[in-house]
Amino acid sequence: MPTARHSDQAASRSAAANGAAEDNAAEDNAARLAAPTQEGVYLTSAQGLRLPDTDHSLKVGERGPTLLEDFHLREKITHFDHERIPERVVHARGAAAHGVFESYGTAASVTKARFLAVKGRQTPVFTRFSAVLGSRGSADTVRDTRGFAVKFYTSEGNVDLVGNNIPVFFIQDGIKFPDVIHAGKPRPDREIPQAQSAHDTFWDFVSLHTEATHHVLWNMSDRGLPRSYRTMEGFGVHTFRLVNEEGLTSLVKFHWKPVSGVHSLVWEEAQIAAGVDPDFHRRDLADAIDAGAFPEYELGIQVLPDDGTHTFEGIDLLDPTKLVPEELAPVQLIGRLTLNANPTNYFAETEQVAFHTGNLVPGIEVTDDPLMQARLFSYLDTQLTRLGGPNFTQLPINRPHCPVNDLLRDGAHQSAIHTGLAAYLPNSVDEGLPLVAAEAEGGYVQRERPVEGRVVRANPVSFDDHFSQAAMFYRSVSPIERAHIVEAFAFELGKVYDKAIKERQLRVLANVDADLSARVAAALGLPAPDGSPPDVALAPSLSQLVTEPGPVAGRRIGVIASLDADLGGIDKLRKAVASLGVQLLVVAPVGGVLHHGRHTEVVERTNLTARSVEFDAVVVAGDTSPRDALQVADALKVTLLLQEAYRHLKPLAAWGSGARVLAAAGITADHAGVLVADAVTKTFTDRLTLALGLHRVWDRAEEVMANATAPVHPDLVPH
Ligand code: HDE
Repeated sequence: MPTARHSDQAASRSAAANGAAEDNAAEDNAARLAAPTQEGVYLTSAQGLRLPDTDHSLKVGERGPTLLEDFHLREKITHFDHERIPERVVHARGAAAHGVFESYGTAASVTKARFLAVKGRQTPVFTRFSAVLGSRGSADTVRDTRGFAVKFYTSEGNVDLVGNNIPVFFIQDGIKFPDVIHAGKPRPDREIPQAQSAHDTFWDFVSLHTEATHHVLWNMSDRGLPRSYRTMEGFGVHTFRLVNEEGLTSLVKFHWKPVSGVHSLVWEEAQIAAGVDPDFHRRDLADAIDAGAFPEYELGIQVLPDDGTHTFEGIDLLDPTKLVPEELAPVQLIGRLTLNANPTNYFAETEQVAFHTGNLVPGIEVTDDPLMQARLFSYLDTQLTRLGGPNFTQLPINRPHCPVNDLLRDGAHQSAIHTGLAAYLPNSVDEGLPLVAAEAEGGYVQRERPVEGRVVRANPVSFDDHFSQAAMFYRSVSPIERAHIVEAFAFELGKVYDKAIKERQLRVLANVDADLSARVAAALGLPAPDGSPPDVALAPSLSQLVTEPGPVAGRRIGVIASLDADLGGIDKLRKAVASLGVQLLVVAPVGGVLHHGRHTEVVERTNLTARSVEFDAVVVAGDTSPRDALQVADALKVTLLLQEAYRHLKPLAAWGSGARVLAAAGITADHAGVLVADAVTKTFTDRLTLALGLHRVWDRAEEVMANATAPVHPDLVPH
């Protein structure tokens, strides 16, 4: 008897926790989130049984013992015992947001990937930002590389661009990844320090493994301390191959350019924030989205000829420790990403999202970069452990927004109910379906490329140059950024116990730049070794210092107010900056609401709960009574807050009697970036927002460096 025909092609059902079926067809984010997983007003067991009590276990009498029979107790505790999944082995600490990517259509000449090529096409995305080294509960503002991973739910399948905020990497071959991560993670005996590279094993490794030098320079620069995710650049790092409709190929480097500009914290600020608000970056991201100040980034590409050499202007494009300066290949903007919705549930979305560098669509291909090749293996492999089996693509956050017919069956946590018999090809019982797609039908067909050579474990000779781009980076950034790099090396190596490691790293730096190694050596109190630093062309585009005021959306101004503050002035200031997306937070001696005349102000922070690090600028409100101004000036926490903001190069301002509070902290209008006025006028608010747009008062930088000499009272100078 012939096998009954029983189609495998009807969309499989995936059942939600309440039994309602969803199918795999394209859905938007809202529908996805609306899928009911919990229903009804009564508390039930996982089996739907209504429960009369969840506060007391079933006992023999009030004083026990507890009965094994209590299936509700056992189910509740058992589920709880298994609530955690393994954290990511790297990039465990992260925060994410939903958004939309809109294509400008300008990439149509180089790629046929529709989400990039079709002008105006909108693609839903989920973006996860992360730090690399720390555990899931570590602080956001540590010095580290940041992940910038974007999942595009395109109509042709999911595409993941799993990048970083630094354009180069520590290693050239993926086989070294466990080494660099083991060196950077806390030392194995004591599991310290958490989430930082300032320890012996990291510096031991990078001083021996000099291909890391370029990335290390970026880590020690301001890039290691982003002000927020919205002010962070992203890079695909590797060279990708794009293919257009005619089958012509180009090599590209991907860049995310933040619309708010690239800005960083200063080191002391980052350290304070790690204690005062370990959630600094994730709070900023979530608050900004809630406030409607959506983080935005433009996607750009550097287009390089695919001429078979994999080099451009002498730069080896398969070496991920090298970048292509924008001076040599400008970044062409091809679309805009807007992050407009916070996740609803951290675990279901941010923790369970699974990125994979192999998630690609026709028009985007990989290259032979040996780092990328290893990544193509690693991401799928790690998800099997992290998400407990092979069906993690069925999780709502990972599911493609297009039809899926994959013949993958069974496995742990199978949530689809497949209907047919023929989960194989070729078959006859299901009319030979599903079909494989030819290229013209959207099939992913790699461009043919010639490959030949001897089987070796070796790198090309060009990979041996470990210092020229590190030198280019150091010499191209501004003097202030260079000073920050010197301070960062001095801090990190200052935390290293083993003198031989410090000396070896100084020898590495001497091969980058003599000024750099001499200054770091001086700070460490060690002799500066000789080296052979290279001569290099500069790339000023690598500096992130702004000289023109940029957008200020998402920034925060702290307003110090007494109990008798000029609330009319505060209101005026708030109105003036709100239209620019800037938030004003009132800091007063005690909580509650301030009243004056017809004005009221809610106190958002008190002297107890405020710290300077959460503000981009601080303004002291004028007062209606000089007596109160002095009361505010007397508050040591206010003095600390103002002096900290001053040290962290933030604009400071005051109106009316507020100037006396500033003066009591030793800050007057003749200091750089300090604005004092009689009242809140348009000139006052304009000047304040311009200063905010410059991000920092760089004129103060030299004065407040950690090694700057403090003014000493003449009587105290030793004779
Ligand atoms: Fe990753 N990386 N990586 N990486 N990576 C992971 O995947 C790996 C590399 C990056 O928010 C892991 O799901 C290897 C470069 C980001 O979920 C793991 C190598 C770049 C994220 C993994 C690299 C990255 C990861 C850990 C060397 C920048 C976070 C958990 C061959 C271009 C994604 C996971 C998220 C995560 C392996 C190198 C970026 C273990 C083996 C280079 C942003 O699979």
